[in-house]
Amino acid sequence: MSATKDPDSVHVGHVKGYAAGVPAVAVALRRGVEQMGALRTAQTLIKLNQRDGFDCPGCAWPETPGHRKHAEFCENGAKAVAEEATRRTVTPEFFATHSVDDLRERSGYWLSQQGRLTHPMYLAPGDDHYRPVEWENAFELIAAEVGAMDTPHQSVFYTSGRTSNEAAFVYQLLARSIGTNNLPDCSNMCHESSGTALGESIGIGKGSVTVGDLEAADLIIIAGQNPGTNHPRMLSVLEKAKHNGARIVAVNPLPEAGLMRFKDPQKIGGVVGSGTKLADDFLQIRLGGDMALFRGVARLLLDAERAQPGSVFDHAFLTAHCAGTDDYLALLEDVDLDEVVTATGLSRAQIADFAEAVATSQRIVLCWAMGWTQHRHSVATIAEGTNVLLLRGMLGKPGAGLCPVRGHSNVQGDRTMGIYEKMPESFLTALDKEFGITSPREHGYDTVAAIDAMARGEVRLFMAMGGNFVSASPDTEATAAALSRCNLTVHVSTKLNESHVVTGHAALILPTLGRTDKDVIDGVPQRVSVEDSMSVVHLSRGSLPPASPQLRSEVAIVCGLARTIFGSGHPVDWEHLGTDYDTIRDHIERVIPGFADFNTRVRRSDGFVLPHPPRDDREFDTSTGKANFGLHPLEWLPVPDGRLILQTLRSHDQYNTTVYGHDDRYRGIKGNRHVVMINPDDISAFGLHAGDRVDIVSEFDGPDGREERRVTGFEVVSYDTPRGNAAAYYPETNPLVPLRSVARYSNTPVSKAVVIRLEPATS
Ligand SMILES: Nc1nc2c(c(=O)[nH]1)N[C@H]1C(S)=C(S)[C@@H](COP(=O)(O)OP(=O)(O)OC[C@H]3O[C@@H](n4cnc5c(=O)[nH]c(N)nc54)[C@H](O)[C@@H]3O)O[C@H]1N2
Ligand SMILES: Nc1nc2c(c(=O)[nH]1)N[C@H]1C(S)=C(S)[C@@H](COP(=O)(O)OP(=O)(O)OC[C@H]3O[C@@H](n4cnc5c(=O)[nH]c(N)nc54)[C@H](O)[C@@H]3O)O[C@H]1N2
Ligand SMILES: [Mo]
Repeated sequence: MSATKDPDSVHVGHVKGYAAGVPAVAVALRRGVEQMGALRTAQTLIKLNQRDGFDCPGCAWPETPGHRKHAEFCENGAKAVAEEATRRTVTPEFFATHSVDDLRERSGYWLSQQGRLTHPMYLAPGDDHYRPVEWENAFELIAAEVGAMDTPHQSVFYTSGRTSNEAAFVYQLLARSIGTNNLPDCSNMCHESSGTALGESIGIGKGSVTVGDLEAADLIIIAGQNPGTNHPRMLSVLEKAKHNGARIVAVNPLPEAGLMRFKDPQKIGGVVGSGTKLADDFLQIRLGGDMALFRGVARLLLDAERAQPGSVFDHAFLTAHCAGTDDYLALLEDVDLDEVVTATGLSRAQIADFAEAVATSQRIVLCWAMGWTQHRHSVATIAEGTNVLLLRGMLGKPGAGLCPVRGHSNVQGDRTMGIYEKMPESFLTALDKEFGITSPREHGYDTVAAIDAMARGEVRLFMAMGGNFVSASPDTEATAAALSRCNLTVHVSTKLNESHVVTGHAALILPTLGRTDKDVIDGVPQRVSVEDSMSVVHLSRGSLPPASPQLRSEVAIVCGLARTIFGSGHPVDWEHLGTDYDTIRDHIERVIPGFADFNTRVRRSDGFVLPHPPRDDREFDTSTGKANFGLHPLEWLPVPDGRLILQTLRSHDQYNTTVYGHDDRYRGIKGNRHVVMINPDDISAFGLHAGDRVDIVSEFDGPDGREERRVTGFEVVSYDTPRGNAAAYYPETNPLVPLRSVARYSNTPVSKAVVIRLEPATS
């Protein structure tokens, strides 16, 4: 890559000359230049996902091991970088100009577009402006709040999944040193259902495949995931798999563009050709119909096995490694394929054809994301998908396995580091032994439980390590009201967002370094590590000069705060931890299994892979010591009369609550995010027309009766979605998601199945 100061001459390596003809790369570079200028764009993107560079703050998809392309990034990764590495800044003068009331009127988009936070800011009780504060004073304000608590459980420590391993480790150590396990995280709203289901089924809540497995698979199922937008680098792996002969089946209510066809902007063929057809089969399933689909498939596998014993099931695997097989087969006796047809909206032929593919493929990988995790019956759905793979012995062998595709770039690593309200005893014992502290044993709050506790007035201190709690959480109004009952809300953030203006009685904003920023402490450059979706741990090092000399790393903030809270004489040497991340890694090595020789191995070019017993040895750390068949009653989502079921999802131009722009290019929606996508037949059945403006009213039968929530002024868009199923963007529709509507067992908000009705727009 090369660049001069002339923005028009920025281009990417060998696709130079074609870049303008490739919308993806062109968009990425344009955003880069807008936010960073040409030189910084070139300097930044060249380091993205390279061995001596930084890990992309976009998604958790792994880098391809071995040879790395010159440009190992995608359009949306580049946008995430541009957003972070912007030259725009939010200074104390900005806060002097804009009162909190003024900022509360602004959109999230506007807030994030103002640029990087440069100075710690304090909003005193009753004040209407944030005012600059010195770091030490900020820490003292938090320490005072900690000192005033009746119990440590009046504090809550939230994490968003961008936080590095090192920062996450010291952050959970801080919470546990204070005496609470109140460590909710974005995972509670994201892949918690996957962790819960996989923990039960295979004894570890992580995926079992590598990039190599995907490339070697002969059947790849992609269910409830939109990789073209949310994990674009996955598409090149899929293209390779396809080239190697894989069949790809997409299971989704929407014909997502990236799933259907892919043009790799980093290849000449991708620039001039028509691209690769990715999905061989598209199963346009109804929302929440996936458990029924997989149970139906299991039933058809059983029928085929009976017709020709030994031809379908992997008996050796089932006998040696599985528990509950007979009980599961007994459940299959009751499957009614007509019900499966109704639940899925698919034809018998489509289901049979899919079952045939599952029965005859030798190496199957099952991928999923939020379309599977954010339903009431998510844990059961994921268990059912796992059951089907178990019948065929598709675990712990090359080219096969389970692939929950993670969201935030280090969300999996944060959990490994102990960001979890209910870490197992083995972890807590090891932590206590290492540091000479006594961690609390009582489980803490997850996200929904934390909001409940705040609403009850039982939380004095809410601290967030990144993220945008008020916008990402369900039931925006209820969450905002709950947050405002806290005494002090503290956000360690890179950029301004809604959670800085929906505050407790007092609030702090602590500006921090991002992935792209150079982190130098006492003259020594520091590196952090991250774990990707496939359990690979590797280093990340930013290279840009920080937006202001005031910025501190997340590690430095946590350790500085801990020193103020605990003073000298605390058994943890916070000072040393805060100045030398190698020391933190030495502690991690002694507390968390799989990190032996951490400091050495993480410096290898591709890092190292954490152990995964089912993948490595077909060993299962479950209640039975085997892989357990999940035995859940069949569930799906009938559409109530005159209603629709709404899923809330991401456009192509946002990163979670950070909206980059108002177009959703792949879905052909331009200039407006306040839209609701509806099947044309439903639009006519409701007597509506495309372009009409409506209110969306959600209906929920809670413990205290029928609850309703409303968002106003949404435009009806005619869209290819199954009848009875609608779609609209997150976070604009979060006010519709009821706080009590959560997935069974995982407590994840049900963001993909909100019962709604439409009314004429009131505004
Ligand atoms: N550019 C970009 N990248 C991102 C993010 C971002 O916002 N922007 N977010 C990151 C994060 S934190 C995450 S968790 C991931 C999210 O990645 P995804 O899970 O791909 O994100 P969503 O937009 O929620 O899309 C859900 C997909 O599931 C489908 N779906 C919904 N309900 C069902 C169902 O019942 N059954 C089936 N089979 N399909 C269903 C939807 O049609 C949609 O295609 O992406 C990560 N990467
Ligand atoms: N309705 C609905 N709700 C959802 C979802 C859905 O599909 N539908 N998806 C859920 C999912 S999957 C997730 S993961 C959550 C996301 O929940 P969160 O992780 O809480 O939200 P984000 O929007 O990713 O957080 C963005 C903010 O993080 C800060 N930030 C960015 N980089 C850094 C950094 O390096 N360090 C620090 N300290 N701060 C940083 C910036 O200030 C930015 O404004 O939302 C969930 N909510
Ligand atoms: Mo996520």
